[in-house]
Amino acid sequence: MAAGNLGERIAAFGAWRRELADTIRRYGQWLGDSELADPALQARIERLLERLRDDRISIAFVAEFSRGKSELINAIFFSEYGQRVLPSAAGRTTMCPTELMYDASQPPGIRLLPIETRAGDVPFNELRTDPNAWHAVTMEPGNAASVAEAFAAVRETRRVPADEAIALGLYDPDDTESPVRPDAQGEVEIPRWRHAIANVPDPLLEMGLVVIDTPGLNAIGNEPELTLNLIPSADAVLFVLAADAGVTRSDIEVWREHISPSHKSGRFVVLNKIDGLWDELRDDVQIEIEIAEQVSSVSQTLDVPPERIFPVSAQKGLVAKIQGDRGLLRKSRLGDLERALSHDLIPQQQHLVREHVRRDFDELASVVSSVVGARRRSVVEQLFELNGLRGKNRNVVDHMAARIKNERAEFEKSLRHLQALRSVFTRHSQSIYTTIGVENLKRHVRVAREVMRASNFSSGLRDGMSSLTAAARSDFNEVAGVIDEITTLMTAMYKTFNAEHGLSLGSPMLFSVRRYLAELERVETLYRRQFGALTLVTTEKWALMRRFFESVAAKIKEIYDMANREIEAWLRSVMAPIEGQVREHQAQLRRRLDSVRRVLDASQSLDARIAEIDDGRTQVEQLMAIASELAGQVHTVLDASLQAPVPQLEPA
Ligand SMILES: Nc1nc2c(ncn2[C@@H]2O[C@H](COP(=O)(O)OP(=O)(O)OP(=O)(O)O)[C@@H](O)[C@H]2O)c(=O)[nH]1
Ligand SMILES: [Mg+2]
Repeated sequence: MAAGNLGERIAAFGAWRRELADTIRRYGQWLGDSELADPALQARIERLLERLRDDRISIAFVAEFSRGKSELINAIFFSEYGQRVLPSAAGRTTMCPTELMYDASQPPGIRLLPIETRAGDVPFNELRTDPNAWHAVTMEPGNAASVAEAFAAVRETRRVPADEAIALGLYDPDDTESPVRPDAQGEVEIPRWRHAIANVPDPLLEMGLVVIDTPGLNAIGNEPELTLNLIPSADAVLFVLAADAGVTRSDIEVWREHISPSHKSGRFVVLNKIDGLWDELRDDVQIEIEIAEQVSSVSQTLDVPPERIFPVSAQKGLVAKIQGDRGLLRKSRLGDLERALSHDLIPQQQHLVREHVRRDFDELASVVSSVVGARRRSVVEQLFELNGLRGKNRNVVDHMAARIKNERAEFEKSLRHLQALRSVFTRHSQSIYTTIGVENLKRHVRVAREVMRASNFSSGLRDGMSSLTAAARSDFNEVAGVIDEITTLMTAMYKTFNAEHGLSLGSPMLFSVRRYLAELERVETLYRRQFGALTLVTTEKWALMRRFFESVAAKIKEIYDMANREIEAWLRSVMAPIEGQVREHQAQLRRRLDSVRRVLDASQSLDARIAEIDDGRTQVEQLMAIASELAGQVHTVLDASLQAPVPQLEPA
């Protein structure tokens, strides 16, 4: 799999991430070696590294059936195999959503989720991680025939009695526009699989690219996993139209329902099959004009700027790549699409990773540098203090010891304050964890189910859903209040320690629950669109909606889980600096008192002690230099732009 430019950019992006991970790892190692890192700090570095390693870029292909999604994937990514890998044929071909990725911990092959799982109540995200739920097909990587044979599974269908298809939510006898109809035996053709995950060792996929092929026609709306998760969270969506069909009503439906609301950026419109316009009786200029006219009409219909519309021929592009026919490849215009994809997608993704890593790393580095800074200040002050004792009599030294003891007593008092604050802090944290805890969410879901059960109208389903999102929203608003209180508390505490004990704590990091509320709203919008109309619900539809509701509940659980994780990290990050500096300050007071005592009982000469502490100062200053050197390395990589891929020269 090599998509020219795209491949090189993804490779450059992968290399950049690895380099970034290396510099962060070095920083973490140094922290460990110089005993500056507590377990919480080490854990944060580990998480950062993990995210850098696991970061993936996903591209979803979404369209009506037979527009050429699978052919386009073959042409962009799989031409190396010298043949079609994903099945692409007239009529409905891809029968289930298919994810192509690579996970080295899994054997190569395809995992298939049986369609019958739709009848159960287990939401998709739970099935996803249950190996027993899937049927595995092996493949021999690199062997085109074997790979294509494994992929053939995604077009498998079965014939089942109409009732069974109804129960699975795959056939609606009342729908006059139903794409499937029972045959003479009363049987309906349904997909054999509900979802496919292909694990293919391949350079692009190994670098973290995920390609999502979807089946056309209604299937999208039928599978909540696609609607709620895969499509909205894809980094780019390619919406495919066919030049020979124009923009049909069902194309517009797919666009409105699935792409337009969730993807403001990162969406590409592909006008495929332009080879249908090639015609020996017309010259190139006429063909160009016709393509341009189609682009402009699509641009108006979908309200998308013309430069986001890419006329291509997937099929001719694939043939051209396989046969090494440069002229045909240029004519297929596949290169334009690939270039746009790589120009948009990779920098956008790099930007996200960069911002996230910078935020996390800077926060962590500032804790470290504040601890090292405090240590240095302490040494300098101690030197100053001891130098002041030179030539002074015992009285002065006694006096100084008394002063340090006094300072220590004052500090102990503040520590008791801190202790009290910590218990308030713990109480607040507990209240957050309870509010957005599993039990609370379970209760909301139970209540929502009751509301739904009480009605046979889709409005009842909407009410159930609304009750769930309203409860979740109120949870997050409550949490926002507690977060405000914690922030006020910590701000005051930082200030006190800065003013009274010379710590340098800055101000606590702020935290907002806005993103969870936005996420809830997104889920709600999707749900409303799905079950908007006020209609009587048949038993079959009821089952389908129930399933959709369960997926929504699972999605909301994910939001809660994410909030729990992030708030926990935030709580730690506001407490950590104060605890680190307090520990440092305590040690400093101890050291100062110790020095003065030694001078007092003459166990060490003042000069020797000063020399010793001066050594200590050199060491701390070295630590500071190394810390900023290593952090500087991380920043250099962070700020680096990707190594620009070598421009491809195409002979005229
Ligand atoms: N002439 C021409 N035909 C194409 C092109 N791309 C795809 N096709 C044909 O269109 C038909 C449908 O292609 P698929 O790749 O199966 O389309 P799809 O969008 O994946 O369809 P589903 O899997 O059914 O949703 C196949 O017969 C392809 O050979 C193209 O660029 N030009
Ligand atoms: Mg297909």
